[in-house]
Amino acid sequence: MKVVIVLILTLLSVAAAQNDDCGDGFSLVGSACYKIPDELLGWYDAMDHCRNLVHSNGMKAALARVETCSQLHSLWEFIKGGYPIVDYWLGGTTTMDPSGAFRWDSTGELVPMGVPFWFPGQPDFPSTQETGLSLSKTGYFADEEAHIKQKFICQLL
Ligand SMILES: [Ca+2]
Repeated sequence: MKVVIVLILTLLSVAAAQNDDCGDGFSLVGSACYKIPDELLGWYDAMDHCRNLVHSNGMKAALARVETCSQLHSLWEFIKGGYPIVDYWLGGTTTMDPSGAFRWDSTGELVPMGVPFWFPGQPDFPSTQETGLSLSKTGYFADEEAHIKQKFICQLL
């Protein structure tokens, strides 16, 4: 009986993680519509992949933004509910700002810094070296070298 209950709960959590509330495979997570493709790509190729995911209703997509504490919490719960605990590219980059600050590629706004967004000690490399923003397997932000092929999160704009 216990096994059956665990199995049902597991199936429910997978179904919840892969809901289609936003249509075209995008899931409503907190206040955003996210999609986690199967591919492993570097930051730039991941951004191109997201930009090519035009929704059937005409909405465009880009690598995801996470701008509030509650949104970070919702996204991490979504990942834990049906996706691997690995590093995921987000849409932040140091390459748009002469000072090397992290900005969201899709809006140009500054990425929030410090607690509770970033893992302690991150970002830990010069902005010219680890230019991509990752939601790391710790559940917090980290700077990573943009050529690294990893999973990524797209968001409807
Ligand atoms: Ca780092």
